[in-house]
Amino acid sequence: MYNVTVLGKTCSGKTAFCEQLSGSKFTTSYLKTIEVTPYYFPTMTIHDTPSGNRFGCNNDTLYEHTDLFLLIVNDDQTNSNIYNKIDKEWPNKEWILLLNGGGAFHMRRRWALTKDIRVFQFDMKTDNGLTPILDYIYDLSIRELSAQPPVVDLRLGWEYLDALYSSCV
Ligand SMILES: Nc1nc2c(ncn2[C@@H]2O[C@H](COP(=O)(O)OP(=O)(O)OP(=O)(O)O)[C@@H](O)[C@H]2O)c(=O)[nH]1
Ligand SMILES: [Mg+2]
Repeated sequence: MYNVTVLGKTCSGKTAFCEQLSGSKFTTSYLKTIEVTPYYFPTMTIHDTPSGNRFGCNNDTLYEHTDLFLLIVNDDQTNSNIYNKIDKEWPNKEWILLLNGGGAFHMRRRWALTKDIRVFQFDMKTDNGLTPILDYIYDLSIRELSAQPPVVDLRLGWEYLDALYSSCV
C-alpha cells in the first residue's frame, strides 16, 4: 500500500484537502486536527496530520513509512522548516508542493525548483486544480504496486520451477 502524508502549517488546508479527495463538500468551518487521520483509497492511504507539536506527537514511524509527502502551503515563503526537519532525517523521499489559493507564490515556486519538487496549485472553494493532483498521486501509487508484485506471484514461480525441474529428471 502506497503511503502519502499531508504536511503543512495550521489552517493551510490539509484536512479540507483530504476531505475533498474523499468526496466531501467544501466547508468554511474549521476544526483543528489533533491526531494523524488516515483516509483510505484502493491503492493508497493518505494521512492527514496535526500541525505543530502542541500535543508532543512523535510521527517518526509514519514518516519512515511514507512514500510521498504532500506539503500544503497558503503563504509565500523562501523556506520550509518542516521539509528541512524531515529531509534531514529521511532524505530521498518523494515530495510534492501544493499551493493552496490564487496567489503567484514566487518564493515557494523558486524553492521547489531548487529541490526538484513538483508543484501543483489549487483552490478547494472553487474545486479548481484537484483532479490533476489526484491523478498524479494515483499514477505514483499504481507504479509502486506494479514495482512490488504480490508475494503470491513469487510462490507460483517456485511451484512452476519445481514442476519444470521434476519433468526434466
Ligand atoms: N477559500 C478557501 N478556504 C480554504 C481552502 N482550504 C482550506 N480552507 C479553509 O481554511 C480553514 C482551515 O482548513 P483546514 O483544512 O481545517 O486546515 P488544516 O491545515 O487541516 O489545519 P490544522 O488541522 O489546524 O493543522 C477552513 O476553514 C477551510 O474551510 C481553500 O482552498 N479555499
Ligand atoms: Mg487539519
